Amino acid sequence: MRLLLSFFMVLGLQAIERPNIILIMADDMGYGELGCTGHPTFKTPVLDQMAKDGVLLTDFHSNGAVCSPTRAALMTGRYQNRSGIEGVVTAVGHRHTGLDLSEWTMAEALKESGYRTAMFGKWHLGYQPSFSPVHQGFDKFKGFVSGNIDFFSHIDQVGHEDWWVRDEKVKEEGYLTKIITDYSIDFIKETSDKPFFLYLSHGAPHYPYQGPNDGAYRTPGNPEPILGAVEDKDRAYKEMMEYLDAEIGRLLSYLKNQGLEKNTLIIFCSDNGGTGTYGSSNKPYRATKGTFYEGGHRVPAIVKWPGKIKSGQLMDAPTMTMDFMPTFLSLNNQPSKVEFDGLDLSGLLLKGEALAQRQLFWRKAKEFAVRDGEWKLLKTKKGDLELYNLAQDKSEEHNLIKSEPNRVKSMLKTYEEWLKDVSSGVKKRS
Ligand SMILES: [Ca+2]
Repeated sequence: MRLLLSFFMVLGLQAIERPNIILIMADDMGYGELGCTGHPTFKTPVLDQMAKDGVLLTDFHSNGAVCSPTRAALMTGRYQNRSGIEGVVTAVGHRHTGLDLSEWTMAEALKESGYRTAMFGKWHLGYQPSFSPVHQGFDKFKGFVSGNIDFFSHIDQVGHEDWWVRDEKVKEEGYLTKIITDYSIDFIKETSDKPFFLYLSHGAPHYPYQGPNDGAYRTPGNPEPILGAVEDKDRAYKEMMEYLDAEIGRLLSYLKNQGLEKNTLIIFCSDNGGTGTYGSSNKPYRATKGTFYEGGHRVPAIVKWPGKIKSGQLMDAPTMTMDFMPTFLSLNNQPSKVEFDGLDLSGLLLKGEALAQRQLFWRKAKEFAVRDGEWKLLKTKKGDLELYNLAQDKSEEHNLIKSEPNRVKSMLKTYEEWLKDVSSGVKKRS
């Protein structure tokens, strides 16, 4: 009897304390694309205010330098190399490949412990219906499974219709950034005693470059030009960013008006660096999406939870996409079924506690990067080894590979050990 009582007391405690969780991911948005990270012309008042109301993580990194790898790490709390998603799940041929259903995702974890779960927007972890988010723990899914779609006609870049409700293809009208916000608000509106987990995965500001008034241009079988038919892409890109900001504002206002703000943890981040074209900016960092220079993976992340996370903080602890799942489980007092590579950020975010020392790794085929404190070692596409001191040289201009042989040797060893470890957890993609 006493055991039973304590069991319910624990349940009761959790029901009061565990937060709703909203994770908003932008697509291909670089470090320097917000007002608060220094963009010269984009106006992003909502995200700037969200950073003021919470924490801006200034040394946050996407797990990959392109879409699918980051999303695999996000879903599993582990390096994507373990689940075999090192590269983009390509649109060509729509092969039977994706995030293996045996992976334990953050949605499955939270659903198992009583959260209601939904995802709206971009999945990019498998084309076939069998890989749909509804088979990875999401109660609801409306969105697309490829890397990008026409923002109005929802045709992917190889000409297929790509709009789904659960694991069924449907036709639906509407500007992508708006409709996935609508669905998110509808989902929050549903009456329930359960907390909710919402993964809002925007297509913006990834190409095709289409502002909210530009209209459709892709039709089935005719996806060209891939980047969009709009001539003034600078104008379209700016509109996409500012509309994205405004729509996040609409969601945040809804939460506030419903009195849900105080019990909701909200995270905003990007899935990789920007392209550096049409106003996209990774400044002050070097290079772009698709590389392991900082511009490829250092992206803004903003975390807000009024009353729990102190407002107006800049935090420079090195953090990564795969840290979110361990953090959510920790806030939910939920034990993990797997060994995470990511760290629980709750102590850092809620109490300002230091994170454990660790190295960060990126790898795609022969390219890789290792981050250890202020040092970064990388092997480029060309096969060159480069070493940078990010504390003194954040834009990676001065290659110190020749002057630090011992450090290079030791970082290479660390990388080899890591590779051996994650390779043991790779499931082959077929
Ligand atoms: Ca992306």
